[in-house]
Amino acid sequence: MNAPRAASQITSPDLSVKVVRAACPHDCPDTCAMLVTVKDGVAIRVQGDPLHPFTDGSLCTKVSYYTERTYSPDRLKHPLKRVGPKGKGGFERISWDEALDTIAAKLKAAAASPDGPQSILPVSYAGTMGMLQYSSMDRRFFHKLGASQLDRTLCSSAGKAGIKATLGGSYGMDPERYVDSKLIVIWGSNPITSNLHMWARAQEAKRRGAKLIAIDPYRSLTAEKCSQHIALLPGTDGALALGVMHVLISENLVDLDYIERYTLGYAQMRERVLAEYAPQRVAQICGLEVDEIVQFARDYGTTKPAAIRLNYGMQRHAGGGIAARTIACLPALTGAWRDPAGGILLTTADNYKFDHAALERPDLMPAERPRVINHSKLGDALTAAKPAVRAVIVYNTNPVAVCPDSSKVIAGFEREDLFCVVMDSFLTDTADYADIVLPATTQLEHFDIHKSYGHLYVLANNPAIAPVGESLPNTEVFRRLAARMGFDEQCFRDSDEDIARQAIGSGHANLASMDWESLKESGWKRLSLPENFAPFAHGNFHTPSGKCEFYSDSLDAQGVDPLPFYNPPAELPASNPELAKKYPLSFLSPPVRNFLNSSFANMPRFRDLEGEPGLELHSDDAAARGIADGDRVRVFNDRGGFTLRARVNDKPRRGVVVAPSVWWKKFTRDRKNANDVTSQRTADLGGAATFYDCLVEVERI
Ligand SMILES: Nc1nc2c(c(=O)[nH]1)N[C@H]1C(S)=C(S)[C@@H](COP(=O)(O)OP(=O)(O)OC[C@H]3O[C@@H](n4cnc5c(=O)[nH]c(N)nc54)[C@H](O)[C@@H]3O)O[C@H]1N2
Ligand SMILES: Nc1nc2c(c(=O)[nH]1)N[C@H]1C(S)=C(S)[C@@H](COP(=O)(O)OP(=O)(O)OC[C@H]3O[C@@H](n4cnc5c(=O)[nH]c(N)nc54)[C@H](O)[C@@H]3O)O[C@H]1N2
Ligand SMILES: [Mo]
Repeated sequence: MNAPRAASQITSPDLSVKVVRAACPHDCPDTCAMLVTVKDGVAIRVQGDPLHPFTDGSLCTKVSYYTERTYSPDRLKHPLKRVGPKGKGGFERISWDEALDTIAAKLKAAAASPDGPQSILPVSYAGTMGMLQYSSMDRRFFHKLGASQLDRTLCSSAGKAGIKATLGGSYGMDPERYVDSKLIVIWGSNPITSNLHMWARAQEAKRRGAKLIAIDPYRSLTAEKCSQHIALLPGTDGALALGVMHVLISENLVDLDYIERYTLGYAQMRERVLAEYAPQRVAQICGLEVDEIVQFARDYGTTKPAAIRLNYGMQRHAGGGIAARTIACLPALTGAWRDPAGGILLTTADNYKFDHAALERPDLMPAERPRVINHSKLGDALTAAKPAVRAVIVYNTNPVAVCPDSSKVIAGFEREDLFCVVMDSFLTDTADYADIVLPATTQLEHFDIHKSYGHLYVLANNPAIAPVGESLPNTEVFRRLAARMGFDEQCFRDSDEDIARQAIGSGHANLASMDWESLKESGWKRLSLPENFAPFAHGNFHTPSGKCEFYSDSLDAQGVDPLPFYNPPAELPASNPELAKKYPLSFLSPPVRNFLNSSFANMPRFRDLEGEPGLELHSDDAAARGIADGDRVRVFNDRGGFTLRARVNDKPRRGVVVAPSVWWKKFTRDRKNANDVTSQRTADLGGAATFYDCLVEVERI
């Protein structure tokens, strides 16, 4: 179904013009299908594919200007080596041979040192989400080398682990079905910014009579446009879900038939919820009115079909994993899963049954597995790991800007005895600390194959143009490094297209009839799943029991309470009154609309659109500190501080301040950003970062 007709390169009557099928590589649930118009070898236009059902012909502002990114005068075009002190950004041009020979020699020396190859650490994340450039030749390379492993926990691992405990994996409703929902709860998510094409579907549902409810401590662009906004205290979502359960159970709004057939542990959960989570108590925890909770529960229990769009904002807290798990119990209680337009979605990622073993070749790792370093604790790892990290290769990420507790991260990158390579298309905040910088191609210049975490299509990315300058794809850099290291397995000679074929060659039914040759022609194809996909209408959960697990043996085995419970944030005033005496305000730093994490934040067009770093405050909190709209303020805690411009707008609830992010440090006044105050503390599940679990004070300067 929905097969696009056009070929990967559509020739137009003007023979110098072609249209190339591509995929947006950025870390966003929408993973848009793109059409790139190329004239005389130059990309002149990037558009959304009008035939792709989820993209529906439109791209976000950032990506519609993609040619400006690709042809930016700031693009890195040649390898560089550092001249002058780390962090100052002084570099001179070198050849690829010199760059790769230097890197190979340094890696060989580190591997041969007493600490061995574990003194080498890859630092990569999701600058591109294509399977080739995100996790293929690079993983093979580091596995064979025996380097330390990186646990990539910066974004989603708490929620993923929570959902896995309840539903069995990263599965949920088909986002194309939101159009038919009658209630959509947008929970810890700001889709107008972060999931635009989901928002388009929510708008369509609204036109068809649906009610939209936003749950967010902050009146985001999305919350502003919903029918109702429930502004709870940060990190208290699990408690809210338990309060909703209390009402559903005590008012008989549960689907006992569904519960009996398809769930595990209802009796125990019911007992706990009725004993401990009456709406009165929950109202106190969440900072809400009792009526707000009761009415929300009644709406949720009586409107059919009811959908929840859970997203990652709510899980960036110490209790985020259990909160996601608890919320994921709701649709099984009411039987919302029976309808394709009911249920919950955090991520669709596990529907893609790509062959990860073939892509990444974990079998190449030494039998004694190298240690694992948590990405969210990179600052500690670079300053205090034993044995020390002596060499880092950074690609697809900008840790100096995006990792929590920046001053530690910077202290690590400043170490004179740390050999640091950064591969990127731009001279990022992190690249300033590199010994060697390698220029990376952008999505218009390389092959890739994509999954999505917000829809159910596989996409191919065809290169539209030749690499800009001397830039190379990540895969090619690791291929060349592997040859220099003397790695002689065939897998180090696979071409990018070979790897793409291996990725979709798992033989799983969801990839039936999918092959690389036709995928790169068509650009995209839906997984082999029914059009009216209702994944858990008849149970079939992916848990060990095959049921929705209100009671989870797998959590029990990890020493975690097997039943849902409220796991409070670490830095909410109620959790830590002592700390709150010094730092009484909860600090959130969610994404701005015109940056993508720190990507695009270097481009003048998007920086101009965002103005300057701002801190949004409630007028009561501003008045208590003598702060007026437009004042320059400093946000600080024991970890650090940074300055921004106050915007007194009552969008955050009282006690919460919001600094839309993530700015490059080098483009701010004091070369600091939100991560100067965030902590390296990890969440209850998945070792995840807790960016939004952060107390601060604010002063006028
Ligand atoms: N334009 C744009 N799009 C993006 C990104 C971007 O940087 N820019 N980033 C991409 C990436 S990597 C990701 S992970 C997603 C993230 O996108 P989302 O999953 O939507 O998550 P966030 O943007 O982190 O936060 C969304 C909302 O959660 C709220 N929030 C914070 N704490 C809590 C809480 O405790 N409870 C509740 N209920 N709400 C809370 C914030 O105020 C914010 O409005 O977006 C992707 N899309
Ligand atoms: N305070 C605060 N901090 C946050 C967040 C927040 O909301 N608030 N969000 C967190 C979240 S959800 C996430 S996902 C992380 C994201 O953090 P990162 O994954 O580091 O994402 P970006 O900041 O976009 O940096 C990606 C870099 O990869 C580069 N890149 C893109 N494609 C390629 C390629 O093909 N090859 C190479 N070599 N490089 C490439 C880009 O140019 C860019 O510099 O940040 C986290 N940090
Ligand atoms: Mo993310």
